[in-house]
Amino acid sequence: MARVFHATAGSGRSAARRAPRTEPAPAPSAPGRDRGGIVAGYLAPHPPHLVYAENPPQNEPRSTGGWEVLRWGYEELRRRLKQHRPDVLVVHAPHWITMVGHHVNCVPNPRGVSVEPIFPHLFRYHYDFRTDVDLAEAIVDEGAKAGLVTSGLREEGVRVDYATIGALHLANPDWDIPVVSLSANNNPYYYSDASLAEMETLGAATRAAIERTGRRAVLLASNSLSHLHWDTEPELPEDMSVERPFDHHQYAGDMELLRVVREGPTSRLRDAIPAHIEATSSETKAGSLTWLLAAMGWPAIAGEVLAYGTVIATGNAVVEWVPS
Ligand code: 2X7
Ligand code: FE2
Repeated sequence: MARVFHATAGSGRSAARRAPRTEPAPAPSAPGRDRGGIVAGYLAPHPPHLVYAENPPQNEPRSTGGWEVLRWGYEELRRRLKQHRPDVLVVHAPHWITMVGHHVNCVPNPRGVSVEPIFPHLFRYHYDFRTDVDLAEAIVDEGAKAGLVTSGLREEGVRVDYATIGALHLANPDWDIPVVSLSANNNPYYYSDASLAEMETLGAATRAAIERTGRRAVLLASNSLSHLHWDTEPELPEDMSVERPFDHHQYAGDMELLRVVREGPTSRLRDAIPAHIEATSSETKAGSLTWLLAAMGWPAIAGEVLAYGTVIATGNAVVEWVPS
């Protein structure tokens, strides 16, 4: 895709407030077994179909299954997540779009029904979870200190988007771990990958807040990979005989990114993620994956791909990074 709208995000004034973009973040302090810090990060995509296919009691529509390989990957993620014993799950999601700045949900007990606007017949999910308010407020504070425009959402009753709920359900359907949820500043949808650099700052601020509050945190980047999908679906949405990549180019782009993920180190992804966005309209353009790796300090490790599969033609991978 051509970089038609590639321009520097924000005004000159807001750019001056922002931390320098290319300055490497200080190395994160290594989390000890019982100390705080980021203990793992996961690429945790949120296609509503995966929740629909599971038939959890919280979701109204019923299915006969489907997309099993991706769901087996999530089963493995859940097993590993429990072993990490996190105090909190911190999720960045592309469908909580905020026009100005980076918002953090500070509502203690979000409750409601989350609906997927394009696939409401697949995802009408009743949620009721706890927020780690101290950490949420600390992220707002650290982001502002780093020069970002940040805002705490403190208004009860605002509907939580399906990308936040989908990733959280798929990672932890028991909902027994407190959550902090971050919005996606929507500039990426206007400015190609120009806002990815700002995710470096948001990632470093997230880590500073986690260390300041002493939490053991697992991070979730709620992103699909290649992001073109069909505009029609089969009569039975879970009919796997028609599930396939959008085209060879999209599939090959995803495989190239995952090759770099599996080889490591993560610093190679600083170039590979923008290249993948150019090639495939990747949903990582919304910044969740870059935020996650920046928060982890771009560790010198490989990621482990737990599963890859398409959902209505989009590419989706479940990936784990555990800092050594
Ligand atoms: O938001 C999504 C997505 N990322 C992928 C597939 C289908 C629907 O919604
Ligand atoms: Fe999405």
